[in-house]
This record gives sequence, structure tokens and C-alpha cells, in this order.
Amino acid sequence: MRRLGLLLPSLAFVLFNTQQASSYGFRNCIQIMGDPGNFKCMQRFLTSISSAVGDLPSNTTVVNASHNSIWSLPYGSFLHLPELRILQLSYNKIQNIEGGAFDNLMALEMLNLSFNCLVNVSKEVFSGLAGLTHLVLYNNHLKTIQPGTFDPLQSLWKLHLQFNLLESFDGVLLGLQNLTRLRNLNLCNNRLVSLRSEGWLPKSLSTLLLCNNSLRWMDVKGHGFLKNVKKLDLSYNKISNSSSFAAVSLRKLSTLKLMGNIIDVFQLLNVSDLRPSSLDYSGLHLHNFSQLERMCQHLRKSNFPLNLHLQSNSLRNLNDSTFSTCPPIRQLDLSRNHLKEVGCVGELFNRSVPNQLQTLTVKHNLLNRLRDCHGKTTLQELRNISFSFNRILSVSPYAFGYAPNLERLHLNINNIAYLDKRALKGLSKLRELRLDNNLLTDLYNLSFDQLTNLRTLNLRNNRISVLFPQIFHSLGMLHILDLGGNNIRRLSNRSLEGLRNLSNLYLDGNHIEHINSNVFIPVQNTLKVLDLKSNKIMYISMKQHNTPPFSFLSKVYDLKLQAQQPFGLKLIPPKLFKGLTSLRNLYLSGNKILSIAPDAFDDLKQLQYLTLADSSNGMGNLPPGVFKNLRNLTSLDLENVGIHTLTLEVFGNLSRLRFLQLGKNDLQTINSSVLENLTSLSYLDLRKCLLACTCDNIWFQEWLNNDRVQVVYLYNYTCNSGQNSSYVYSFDTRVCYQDVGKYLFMITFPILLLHILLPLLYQHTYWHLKYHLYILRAWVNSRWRREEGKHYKFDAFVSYNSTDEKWVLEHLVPSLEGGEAPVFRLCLHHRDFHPGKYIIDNIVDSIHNSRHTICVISRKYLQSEWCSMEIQLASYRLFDELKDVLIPVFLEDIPKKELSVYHRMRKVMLKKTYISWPSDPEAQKLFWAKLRLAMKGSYSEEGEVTHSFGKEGKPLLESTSKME
Ligand SMILES: *[C@@H]1O[C@H](CO)[C@@H](O)[C@H](O)[C@H]1NC(C)=O
Ligand SMILES: *[C@@H]1O[C@H](CO)[C@@H](O)[C@H](O)[C@H]1NC(C)=O
Ligand SMILES: *[C@@H]1O[C@H](CO)[C@@H](O)[C@H](O)[C@H]1NC(C)=O
Ligand SMILES: CC(=O)N[C@H]1CO[C@H](CO)[C@@H](O)[C@@H]1O
Repeated sequence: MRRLGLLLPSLAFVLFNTQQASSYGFRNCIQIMGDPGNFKCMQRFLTSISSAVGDLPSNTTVVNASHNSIWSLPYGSFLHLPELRILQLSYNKIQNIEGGAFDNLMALEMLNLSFNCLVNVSKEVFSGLAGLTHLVLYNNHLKTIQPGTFDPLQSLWKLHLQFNLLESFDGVLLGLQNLTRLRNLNLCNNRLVSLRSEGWLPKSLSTLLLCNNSLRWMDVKGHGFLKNVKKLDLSYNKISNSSSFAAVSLRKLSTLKLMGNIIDVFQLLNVSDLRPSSLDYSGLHLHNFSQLERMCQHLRKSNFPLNLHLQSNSLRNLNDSTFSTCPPIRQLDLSRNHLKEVGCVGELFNRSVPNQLQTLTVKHNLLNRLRDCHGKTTLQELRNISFSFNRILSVSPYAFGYAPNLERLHLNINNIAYLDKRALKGLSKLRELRLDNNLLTDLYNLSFDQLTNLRTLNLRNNRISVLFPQIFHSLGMLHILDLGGNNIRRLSNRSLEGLRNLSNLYLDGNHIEHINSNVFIPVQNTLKVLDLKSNKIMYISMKQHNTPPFSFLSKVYDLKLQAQQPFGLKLIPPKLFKGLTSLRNLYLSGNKILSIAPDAFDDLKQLQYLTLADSSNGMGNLPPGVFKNLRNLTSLDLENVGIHTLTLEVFGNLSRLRFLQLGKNDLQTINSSVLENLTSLSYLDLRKCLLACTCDNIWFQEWLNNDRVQVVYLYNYTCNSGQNSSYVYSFDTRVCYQDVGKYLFMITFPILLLHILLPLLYQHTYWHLKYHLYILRAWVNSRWRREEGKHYKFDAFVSYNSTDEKWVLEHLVPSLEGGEAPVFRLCLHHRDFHPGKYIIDNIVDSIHNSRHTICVISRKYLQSEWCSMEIQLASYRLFDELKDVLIPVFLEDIPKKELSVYHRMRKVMLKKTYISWPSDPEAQKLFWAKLRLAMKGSYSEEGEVTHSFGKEGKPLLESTSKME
């Protein structure tokens, strides 16, 4: 009867097409709009991978399930996602990955398992990932790597193993011996103490990072060990013995990092074949002049412009001869030293050779002023200077007199309060100037006088309060002006004069209260992005403006007005946005809005994105017609706006709307006609909306069942009605069908249905009941005899499909019934069934009267209903009598994947051995031997057939304990 109980609901499921059947929405993932293969499943407190990816479609390509609490990846977790390319599982609690967990991920390119709790990975874990190029395993607790672990990863080129507990370099190498594409191996922050190894590095490996371990010397296998490596990082180890570098060829290296070791570099350069220009001289305690001089002497051996890294050497000062013995330098990095001054940089170099310095970086030092360098030696090639992260207070006139061709100047993150009017004189080639995060209060007309080529000017986070008229008048080429985070209160009509090419203007985080339309006249033909976020703009009257503030900005496509301080915009008066005819994105979130004029958005015919999120301040519903002209709107964010109802008057015209965010509103019911009018909708978010599970929403429950609109976390919406924690997608709707017609229908329909189903049920359960009766009888009988001595009428009942009859009659029967001894007696249905008896009875009898059941498995067999029943019946004996009677014989190669469709089959095969029919006649002899052995085997009970041999070394009897 158990079976009957199962059958009824599942039939009902099919006939009534319940809610889950086709609704569109994922339990714990969000499909990214515009990229239907891309899913985010983050921060859902998930503990199992199936709850994350279980309901994703088979064309999924990207999954990000980071930041959950998944602790295990069982076998076949991703079988249904054969097209997956990127899988992010970082920040979980994964300790255990079963062999075959990633089976069927043939297309996977990137697997990120960082920040988990893996202690080791077994050899079978990565099987099948032949396309993987990127494997990220950092921040786990890996202690050892088993040989061959990475063997299946034939395409791998990047392997991240940093921040683990690996102790043996050899162990890691043995795991990688067969990788032929690996280019990049990161083993930093482990516990390696030695580089001794049995194996060699893969020939393809060009980057080897070993920083922050406990290596003491270069105890490598042979002189050629590093012969293909280009980049080697040995920083922060314990290497003090430089002579060991003689044992290995470093000729091919282009970068060697040794920072954080106590090592004599000069001895190293003497004993090894390392090219001096390949060494990164950072952090090697080269702080006095004689050391720098020696360094330069070594460098002279390589006679081309070099990139010299001298970070973290505790350098305190530089003088005229510091680099004068060096060959020409192209890039010089002096960051993280203790320099207070760099002087006029040109003086530092040998003036007799043409200077080639292009980039000078002096970040994170103690520079406190930049002196006057008028008329000093010039460095014609110098294009980039960065003095960021220093303590510069003032910049003298002509501070960059030595760099007339400078293009990029970074003075950000200093204490500059005073920028001399002539500080930037002569820099007519400058394109990018960063002065952000300083203490500038005033800008003078002349400050930027000669920067006629400047494209980007960043003055963010200073203390500028006034923009004097024409202050930027020479910056005719400027595209981007960033004045965010200052104290600007008002803009004068002439502040922006001269900015003929300005396209992006950032004024966010200032104190602007009013916007006068005339301010923007100078930039009206070019301005595209205007950021006024977090200012103090507020409207307290609905009176229409004479000239709306943005009326000249017909080219602007991005306008940001979020989060006005401290109380928000409050009102959006009529025609506020008049003139913004090109506007595509409008940001109004975080403003406490009380009311919006119904015509406020009327001019925004090109608008595609609008957000009013987090504006709930008692606004309640939006005014009718407010979106009437927004025919191009595709994205509307109304999260936490305080809406109570959706009406056609507001939402009726949004025929292009695809993305609608309505979370955190007080929406108890959803109006059906609104959703019907949003014909392009494909993404709807109703999280935290307290939807009511009442008859008003009954249509909604049905609507959730559509294929067009993704409803975010659809299965997570609970009914707001307190007591019973039912869900919106499945709340009980029976009470709503009140009318008599429906009642009648509901009474008669099941009766009718029962009439249709009963014969069907009878047929389906009859054999089952019959079988159990039989078993009972047999059991009662067997109480009187010893079970082992049971006499079977047949040695085996042969279960097969009629299409395979030929094989059975031509091969199986002659071989087992004739042929060599012992001779077996087989039960074949066409021959041995009792005529006139019901077929089920015949099968039950045959199975029970035979010692074994041989299943001849082919594709046709699996498809046939009879056959699967025969397997089922035979397997009942396994459960009822604890006797394993099944001998599966595979006539054709059926891949596991295909087999898994046949649920019952798979269950039976779970812990069994099976025999396959080989085409090679030689191997067929072995087949018969095995089959005979299996048939005799059961005399000695279970576990008999464990050998494996066969043609071409392929096992004939394969263990299939992993056939799930
Ligand atoms: C996956 O999600 C995490 C958490 O939000 C995020 O930090 C990470 O950048 C995402 N990764 C990708 C590739 O999008
Ligand atoms: C792996 O995940 C971490 C954490 O989410 C992320 O920071 C990193 O960028 C990811 N790596 C790759 C290659 O996507
Ligand atoms: C080296 O590793 C230790 C411990 O894992 C860590 O605390 C330290 O920050 C690391 N240093 C560097 C330079 O990465
Ligand atoms: C009712 C329900 O299942 N709510 C869950 C929705 O999802 C969040 C996680 O994002 C859970 O915390 C809730 O319990």
C-alpha cells in the first residue's frame, strides 16, 4: 500500500500542474539580467551545494555561490550543469570534496575554492576537469598534495596555493608532474622549508612564487631546475646563504625578488649567472652610497636602459652622485624609503650619458616639500611622476622644472595646503594631474595657467570652498573635473568658463544648496555626466522654477542627485528635469521625498534607468501619470519607497520596462492588470513586501507560474498573515473557490478521476501485492526448512528485451546450457512460463524459483517497462531475503550519464559489480568464465566477483560503486 500512497500525490501533481512545475524563479540564486547563464547565489546562509545550484538550468555558465556555509561537495554536485565555465565557491566552509564532485563540468575554466577549510584533496576530486585553466585554492588548510592530484587538469595554466599549510615542495611538484600548460604557480605563505624534490618543474612554468615561506637556501635538484622560469619570487624567506645560488642557473630569469631575506646580494651576483638587471633590489638593505655604487657597477654589465626597483631599503637621502655610476635608468622606483627630499631629480644622474628616465615613483616616503627647480638639468624623457603618500606641505614655484615633458603627475594623498601659483609652470604637456586628498583651500586663476593639454584634473577631498570666476579658463582640453568632497557652497556663473571640452563634472559631497541654470552654460554642449550626490539641495515648495536648473544640459546622460543632506530633496517640483532631453540614467535614491510633481519626468523621453530607492518618507503612492512619458525606461528601482499599491495610472505605460525592483514596500496585493501591462518585464523583485495570502492574490500565485519574468527568490516570500508560516507561491487557495459550480466540480472531478485511475492502480500495484503475498508464503514455508539447502528449479532466470533475443538464443543459452561443465539450467520466458497464468505471476515465480536473475542490459532493455519491473522484483529479494541475486550483463557500452536517467537501475547498480559483453572473441572467453564464476559464486554468498581483467587491460568486471 506504500506504493499506492506514493502514486496518488504524484498523479495529482501531474494532473493539476501544481505551482512548482514551471514557475520562474530560483530558490537561492538570482539570474543576472541580460546574461541568462549567469547566477549569483551569495550570502544565502546555504549549507549544501544542492540548495544553491539544484534548480539552475542546464545552460548555466557562471555561478557565484561565495559567502555561504557550504561544507561539503558530494559526488555529482554539478551533473546537471554541463556548460558551466566559472564556479566561485570562496568563503564557504568546504572541508570535504568527494571524488567526482565536479563530474560533467567539461567546460569549466575557473574554479575558485579560496577561503574554505580544505585539509586535503583526494586524487579523484578533479577528475573530468580537462578544460580548467584557473584553479584557486588559497586560504585553505592544505597540508599535503597527493601525487597525481592535478593530473586530470591538462589545460591548467594558473594554480593558486598560497596561504595554506603546505610543508613539502616535493609533494606539490609530484602533484603537477603531468601538467604541460601550467605557467603560473603561487606557493607564497606556506610552510616550505626546502626546495628538494624528486620531480622537475613543468617545462611550461614561467612564474614561480615562493614568498613568505621558510626556505633557507637554493637546494634544488639540479643546475637546470629553473631553466624555464622567468619570474621567481623568494621574498620573505630565511635565505642567508647566497653561495647556494651558484648551484642553479638563473640566466633566463627576468625578475628575481629577494626582499625580506638576510642575504649578501653582491656575493650572490658574483657567484651566480643571474643578470644583475633581473634582480629586484627592493628590501635588500642597500642604504648607503657605497652599496648603491657597487650595485651600479654590477648593473653596468647590462648595458641597456633598466627598470630599477629600490623599494624598502631605508634610504634616507640621495645626493648628486647617487646614481651617477649607474647605466641609463628608464624606470626608478624609490617607494617605501625614508626620503625627505628628492631635490631636482635631474641632478642625481650621470650627466654625460643621455638620460632616459621615463617614470619616477617615490610613494610612501617622508617627502615634505618640493623645491624650486627653475633652470636645473632637464630630463626630456620623464613622462610620469608619482609622489603620492608623502607629507608634502607646499609645492614651490617651478617644482617640476626638470620635467618639461611631464604627462602624468600624482601628488595625491599628501598634506599640500599651498600650491604656489607657479608650481606647475611649464607643464604644457601634462594630461593627468592628481591633487586629491590634500588640504588645498584656494585655487588661483594662474595655478593651472599653462596646463593647456590637461585632460583629467582630480581635486577630490580637499577643502576648496570657492571656485573663483574663470579659474579653469585655460583648461580647454579638460574632459574630467573632479571636485567631489570639498566645501563648495555655490557655483558662480563664470566658474566653469573655458572648459570647452568638459564631459564629466563631479561635485558630489559638497555643500551646494542651489543650482542656477546659468552656471552650466559654458559646458552645455559637452557635459555628459553630472554628479551632485550628497549636497544640500532641497525644495520646500512645489512652485515651478522660472528656468529649471538643468535646462541647458541637453547632452547630459547621467545625473546623480542621491542622498541630499541632511533631509533629502523633500520635493520634486514641476519641470525640475526640464531640458534633460538626452538623460539616460537618473539617480534619486536616498532622498526623503514627500511628493513628486506628476510632470517632473515629462521631458525624460530617453530615460532608461531611474532609481528612487530608499526615499520612503511618507510619500506613499506615486502620483498618477508620473511615468507617462518614460517610454524607454528599462530599469526602475523603487525599493523601500513606501508604495502601498501598484496602479495602472502609474505603471501602465512602461512597455519597455524589464527590471522592476519593488522590495521593502508595503505591497499587500498585486494588481493583475499592472503586471499584464508590463509586457517586457523580465525581472521582478518583491523581497520583504509582506504580501498577503488572500483571495485577492490568488491570480498572483498563478502568475508566479510563468516563464517570462524571473521573480527574485520566489520561494522565499512568506505570507504576512502571521500565524501560519505559509508561502505565497503555495498558500492554500481552496477557500477562495466559494461558488457552487466550483464545489460541484471539486466533488465530481475526484470521483471521475478515481474511476479512471482505479483499473490503472490495480494493474500497477497488483504484482507488488502479489509478490509480497508470495514472499510471505515462501517465508512461512521456509520456517520449516534450512534456507541454505533450498532447492532451486533454475540456476538463473534470464530477463531480457525481445530485441536481444538473438544474443540470448545464439550465445547465452548454448554457452550455459550446453558447453563445458557445469551445465546450468536457465529460465526463459518464452520457453518456461506457464501458459494461461498471469504474466506477473509467471515473473514472480520465475525469479523466486531461480538462484539468480541475469539481466541482459541494452538501451532497449532499459526503455522497456517490463524489464525495469523485473529488476525491481529481483532486487526485492535482495532486501527481503538479504540475497543478492542480480547478475547484470551489459550488451553495449552505456555511459554512466545515460544510465543515471534510469533511476531504478542506478539504485540497483549502486554497490554491484557487472559484466560487459566484449566484441573481441578472445575476450569473450573471459566473459563466459566470469559469468560462470558469478553464477557459481553465490554458493559462497556475497562479494564473490572481484577480479578485473579484460581486453586491452580494460576491466571486464568493473566496480561500479560510484554509479549515482
Ligand atoms: C562573487 O561574490 C562575491 C561576494 O559578493 C564577490 O566578492 C566576488 O567578487 C564575486 N565574484 C565574481 C567573479 O563575480
Ligand atoms: C576568488 O575568490 C576571491 C574571494 O571571493 C576573489 O577575491 C578572487 O578575485 C577570486 N579569484 C578569481 C580568479 O576570480
Ligand atoms: C607571511 O605569513 C604570515 C603568516 O601567514 C602573515 O602573518 C604575514 O602577513 C605574511 N607576510 C607577508 C609579507 O605576506
Ligand atoms: C521564509 C524563508 O525561507 N526565509 C528565508 C529567506 O532567505 C533568507 C536568506 O537570505 C533566510 O534567512 C530566510 O529565513
